[in-house]
Amino acid sequence: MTTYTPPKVWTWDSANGGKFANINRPISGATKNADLPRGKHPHQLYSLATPNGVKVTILFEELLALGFSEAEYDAWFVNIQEGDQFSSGFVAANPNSKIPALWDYSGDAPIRVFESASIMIHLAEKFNAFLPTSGPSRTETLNWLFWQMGSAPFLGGGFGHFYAYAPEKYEYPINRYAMEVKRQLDVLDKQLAQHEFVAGDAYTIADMAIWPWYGNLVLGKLYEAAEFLSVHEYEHVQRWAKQLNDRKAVKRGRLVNKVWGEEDFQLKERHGAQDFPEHLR
Ligand SMILES: N[C@@H](CCC(=O)N[C@@H](CS)C(=O)NCC(=O)O)C(=O)O
Repeated sequence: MTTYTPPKVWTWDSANGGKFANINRPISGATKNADLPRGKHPHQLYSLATPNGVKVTILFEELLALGFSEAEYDAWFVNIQEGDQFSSGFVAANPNSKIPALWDYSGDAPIRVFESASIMIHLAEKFNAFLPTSGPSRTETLNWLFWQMGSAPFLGGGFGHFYAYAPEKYEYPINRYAMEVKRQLDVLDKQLAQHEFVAGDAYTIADMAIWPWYGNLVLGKLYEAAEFLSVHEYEHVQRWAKQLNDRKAVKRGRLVNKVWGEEDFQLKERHGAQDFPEHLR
């Protein structure tokens, strides 16, 4: 393994390689002037069908499935490989330049919402669904929602980056993050051995936040790492992941802003139920 002796002062080497080398920068803010598109619905979502994006589209589709027609939304495709997240319009919605970002136009003044968990809490509270309003069940739901926000960067930015995306594979980081991801899967497995859903008996935003990461991982749909991580060992996570995978709203949510994979399973933009393939309408 090649070793690296850090210089006294880090400097930006824009050609450092790797899948995201062309978009990563050590500075924030807009690099170009462009407004965000706006559709007719009260919620305007700017996203991409990565696990962080899918959390929110699953929640929107679950709210609509419950009959909340005011939860209608337009979902616009943000091409993060092309730097759309650095447009002035996107930065106004999220100064952190990451999908998903939401403008909620339903009140007197538009509200911007960024960070997927913040978007989920905003919507769950607005419609009073999928997040208990008080007591221990609310706390437990938030425990697991924030567990996901704290844990997934080790899976995505850590394991996924070094195992799948890094231009060269090194044992040290892959080992470190595989260890941590397997520990996290074991945490989830033990919880799901005791409860039908992550936060207890009810399906909540915690399930919707965790499934796109850890559910997809054990179903073999993330980083082609199922065999490497022996995901079959986590039988309760498997049971739960399949249960959610069968939900129509989950099937819909995971398609939104997807521009890769099988053509029948892509939906670049979503403006209404009619945009989905017939079997999902
Ligand atoms: N903590 C954030 C993470 C969002 C995030 O990492 N988004 C990625 C895609 S999954 C992104 O937009 N990356 C673009 C970039 O880093 O420039 C959330 O949960 O909303």
